[in-house]
Amino acid sequence: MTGRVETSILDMLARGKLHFTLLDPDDVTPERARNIVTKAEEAGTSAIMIGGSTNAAGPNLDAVVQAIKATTSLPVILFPGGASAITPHADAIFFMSILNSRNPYFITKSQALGAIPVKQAGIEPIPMAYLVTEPGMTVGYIGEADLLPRNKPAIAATYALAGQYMGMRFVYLEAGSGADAPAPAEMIGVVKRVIDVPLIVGGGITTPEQARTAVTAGADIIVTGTLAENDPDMLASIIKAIDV
Ligand code: 1GP
Repeated sequence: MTGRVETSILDMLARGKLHFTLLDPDDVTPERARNIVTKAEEAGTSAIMIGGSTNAAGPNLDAVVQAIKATTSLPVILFPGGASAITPHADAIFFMSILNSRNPYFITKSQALGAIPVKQAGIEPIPMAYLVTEPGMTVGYIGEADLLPRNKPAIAATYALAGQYMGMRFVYLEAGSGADAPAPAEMIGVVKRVIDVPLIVGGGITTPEQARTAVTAGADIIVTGTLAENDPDMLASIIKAIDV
C-alpha cells in the first residue's frame, strides 16, 4: 500500500527531478541539523533522509529527527544502517535490502528484526532495493557487499530489475558516502532503461556537473550527504543543476 510520503514523492517526481538531503545523526548535533535543513530547504531539497552505515540509534537519533521535524515540513525519511535505527519521530523509512550483500543479515534478517519496530513506531515503510557499487566505502564494507563493478553496468541492471520484480518500489544505486566518484553515467543509464520504478543515485556527488550528469543519465532522485554536512551553501547550485 502506498503511503502519504511515497505518494508525495511520486507526485513531485511527476514534475521533475528531485534532490534529497542526507544527514548522519553520528555526524551532526540537533542544532547543526536544524541549520543544514534550513539551508537545504531554501535551496529546494525535497526530503530529508536520516541515517548512516554505523546504525546510529538511540537518544541522538531521536533528538536529531525531532529537531528537524520542528524546523521543516519536508518529509523526514529514515535511511537505516540496521534494525535499531528506528524512531517514531520520522515520517517514513526506506525499508531497504542490500540485494548484493554476501550476508543474509543485510538482505532479510535485519529487515525481519526491524519490521515490528517499524509497525510499532507507526512510520511509513517504503520498500527499496539498495545496490552498492564500487568503491562502496563504509556501507560496502559493513554491508559485506559484493560490490557491483563500475565497468559492468549490466550486473547492476540485473539486481535492479530483480528488486523491482520482488516488489521494491524504489532502486537506490549507491557508490558509498564520500566516494571519490559517483556511480558511472553508463551504469545509471543501463539501470534506468530496465526498471520502471524511480531510481535514486547517491554517493560521491559533490559538484553541480556530477549531479547533472547523474540525472541526465537517468537518475530520478539524487542524494547528497557529505556535501550537505560540510558545505550546505553548495546545495542551491546542485539543485539548480538537476533542473533538466
Ligand atoms: C550515502 O549516497 C549517500 O549513503 C550520500 O553519499 O555522502 O557521498 O553524498 P555522500
